[in-house]
Amino acid sequence: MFSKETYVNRRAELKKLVKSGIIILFGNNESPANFPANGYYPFRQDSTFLYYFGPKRDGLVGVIDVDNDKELLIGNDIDIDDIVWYGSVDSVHDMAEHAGVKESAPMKQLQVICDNAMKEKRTIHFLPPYRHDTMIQIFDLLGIHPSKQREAASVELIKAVVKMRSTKEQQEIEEIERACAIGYKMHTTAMRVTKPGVTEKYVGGQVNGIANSYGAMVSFPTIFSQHGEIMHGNPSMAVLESGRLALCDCGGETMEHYCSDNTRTFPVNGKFTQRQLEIYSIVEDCHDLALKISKPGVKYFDVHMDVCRLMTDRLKELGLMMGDTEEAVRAGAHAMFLPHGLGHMMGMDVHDMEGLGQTYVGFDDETRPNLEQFGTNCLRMGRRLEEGFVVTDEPGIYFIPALIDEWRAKGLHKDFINYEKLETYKDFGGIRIEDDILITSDGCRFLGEERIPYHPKDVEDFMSKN
Ligand SMILES: [Mn+2]
Repeated sequence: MFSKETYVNRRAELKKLVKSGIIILFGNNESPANFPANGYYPFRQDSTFLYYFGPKRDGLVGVIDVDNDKELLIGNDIDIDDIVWYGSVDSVHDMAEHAGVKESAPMKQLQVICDNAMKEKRTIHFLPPYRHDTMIQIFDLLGIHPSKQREAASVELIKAVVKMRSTKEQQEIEEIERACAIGYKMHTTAMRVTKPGVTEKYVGGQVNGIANSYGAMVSFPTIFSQHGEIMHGNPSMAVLESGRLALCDCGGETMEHYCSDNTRTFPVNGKFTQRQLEIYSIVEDCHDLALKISKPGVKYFDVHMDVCRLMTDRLKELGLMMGDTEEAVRAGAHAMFLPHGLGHMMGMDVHDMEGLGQTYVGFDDETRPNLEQFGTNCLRMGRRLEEGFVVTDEPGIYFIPALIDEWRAKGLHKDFINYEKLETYKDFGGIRIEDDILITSDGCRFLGEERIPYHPKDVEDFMSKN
């Protein structure tokens, strides 16, 4: 946890932003994997609850009564049976004190608080729930059916939380740097153990072990696959083959639950082929372009579009695309190769605050998501960058056989895509390079002290020496 003042100040600011009513922030509950006592391990607390209250235990709820300037931490103390199996933990009263919260109460008190607030017709603010047990809790407390809870969630509260969590404090940036240090170890481990003959799962397992050894856990399920064209390709029992590329997208989470998220794509045998280098260098230049032009005031949507234009220009040089670049990008033809956005916010959630709704997190009144166009509809972040934002820079080029077949059969974008040539790339896979960047006062910088090798020469050097 950070200092008591951190949480006191954050809640004070939240009260100012929300102005009136009563705010209920649900911590997460234990979540069973295959029988009640076998939970998904390690337990993961809700990030917004962590942000305003701090405790990492399950079964807690934070209440902030804005009108009466009162705060409570609600939860039941564990009993002797639990102590026998799990050891002692702080009482709810002590946890409240660590967060500078004056009052604590057992869980049954929450119903009383909600009943009173409803009787007095006060606004009860809660965030959109994403776990079903929380939905049942809200149903019991407020009588709102789970199917109606997303729309009943408080827009004022969502906007206030997004406003606060988007700009990272110095101590949060330091935590993210720590997560990046774990991420560095994860990725260099992947490069070390990757060789022809081992399975994807073996490499994935080694990488996950690093995250568990140095921090809380992985920040999301590790992607490690020779099929880089599958966006979320989890490790399979497939054996790594010389001549192919392996894509590794993974990150660590610190004990304070701050994340890192990087992607590297490298040759299984340690040496790129000419054809791989041609595509790789485009992704590399797109990645570096984003780093060059991202700064406060610039829309991340525009950075994404600049990257798409550069990618299209370069794919034209290779004969994979053709026609006018501007028209091709406007039509969305580049999405054949890059069907996702350039990046997303990152913080305590690897896709920071995604559960609150992407429109609130990545967009604003000025920049609205384009839901019509394939590819562009996957943009997670489009709004203007501000100092203190942490975003990912993750361009990629993918050759997705099913997508090639589908577009070709429909005759889509045939003025911009050379399908004849594209056929010969169906066995290529995909390449993504991803880093986490902090928006500074006049530009941006990489997060993480050590750079995971990504220039082809550095990748080959590292792999030959390790
Ligand atoms: Mn990412």
